[in-house]
Amino acid sequence: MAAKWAPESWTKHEARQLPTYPDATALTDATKALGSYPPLVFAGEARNLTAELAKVAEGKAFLLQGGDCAESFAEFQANNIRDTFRVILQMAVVLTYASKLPVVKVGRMAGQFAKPRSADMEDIGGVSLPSYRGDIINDIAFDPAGRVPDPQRMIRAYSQSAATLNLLRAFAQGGYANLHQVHRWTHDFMGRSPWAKKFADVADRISEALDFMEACGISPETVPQLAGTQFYTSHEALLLQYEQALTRQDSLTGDWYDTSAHMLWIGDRTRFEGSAHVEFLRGIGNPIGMKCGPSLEPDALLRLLDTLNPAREPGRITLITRYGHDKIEAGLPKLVRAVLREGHPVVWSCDPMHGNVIKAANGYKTRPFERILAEVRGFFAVHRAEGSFAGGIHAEMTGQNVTECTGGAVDVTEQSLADRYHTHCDPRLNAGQSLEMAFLLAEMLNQELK
Ligand code: TYR
Repeated sequence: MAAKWAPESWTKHEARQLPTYPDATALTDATKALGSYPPLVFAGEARNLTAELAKVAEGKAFLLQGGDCAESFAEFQANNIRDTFRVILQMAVVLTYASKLPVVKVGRMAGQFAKPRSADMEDIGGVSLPSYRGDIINDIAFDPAGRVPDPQRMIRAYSQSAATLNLLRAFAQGGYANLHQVHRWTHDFMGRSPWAKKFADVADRISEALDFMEACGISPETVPQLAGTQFYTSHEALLLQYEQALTRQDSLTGDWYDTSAHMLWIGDRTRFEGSAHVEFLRGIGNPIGMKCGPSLEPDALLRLLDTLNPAREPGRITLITRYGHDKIEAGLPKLVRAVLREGHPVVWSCDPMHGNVIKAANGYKTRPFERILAEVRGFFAVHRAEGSFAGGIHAEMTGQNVTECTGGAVDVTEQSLADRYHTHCDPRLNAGQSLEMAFLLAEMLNQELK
């Protein structure tokens, strides 16, 4: 029997990657305030997402999860939210068409603020300060006062998340996400892309399908499914003080839900056995993601699955693999085999970003588009060979025209990285690269489903 769980039971476990707040009273004040604020999502929505993910686990839907590496206070603007939302929808439409499967759309948005770091301290020119851990914790500027973890930042992150989620809900249901409109944007993009020829076939066929439906009287004006979409939110459940404060007991079922987002995931560095993060996540009813990298052995994975999903509820667990383009084909099969053997009903999703970071000659951290695609190809190849379903993709991306990852149709070169390198954390795919990835994914999905 598992030990009793409570929202604070994680505090008795080993916690890595959490800040040390120097002012305990300020921390209590902030978490108390957060605890009294309204939830950001409703438990029933989280349950709906679990049900949609259960379809992915069965091979009857595809998961598209994407958004910023880290949201920031400085880049908080309606246009940024709109542009990322728009590209995710464009990608979703291409994927829906290619796979003939529903696509579950989950933003890495409205709460993705905290970042794990490899070192506690950062040293510059003989000065040592606490590392930047995301805007919800401290300031990115290398400044002694700003780097002190400040609990009031959680309050600001909460209100930014609330406003972001409000806008996303409005876009998803208020007319902006109209399917014809979304496809028109893709069409305009095609007109500008050097790879237009390559993708024209799929885009033209989508246009034809829409025209045909319209002629039959099926249009966004007549059918609500074409006028809007369901859009969910997610982030890494890293800052447990914040997540605990937003964890509430559902009045309908009596179960606990972390109401900061629909889906929460646990990172590669905090999913060790007995960790505070595992303890926290095992008790919440939300669907949970878990990052799986080369250090994860099959036995450890199976033990984690038993802890996090003892009832083996389909859709509860999404395994997000992040190996690196050169390691995935050697490393992933053993995890897939173990999970299949034990019959755990998981969603397999590919994060092709995290294992493919390199330093450009001019010092910029980047991710070559070719390597990102190579990891996705490897992911599909492994699942095809093992007889499991390659169910989703998890990308760090933005709707902005940044130059952070090299390659793509408008070839971003190492020299041009400096032009628009805005990330608060790791390099993201820009709008064009994201959509190009969707078209290439569409080809792979087509292959897989043949
Ligand atoms: N409602 C459907 C879905 O969410 C189709 C759709 C997709 C409609 C994207 C609008 C949209 O922007 O999958």
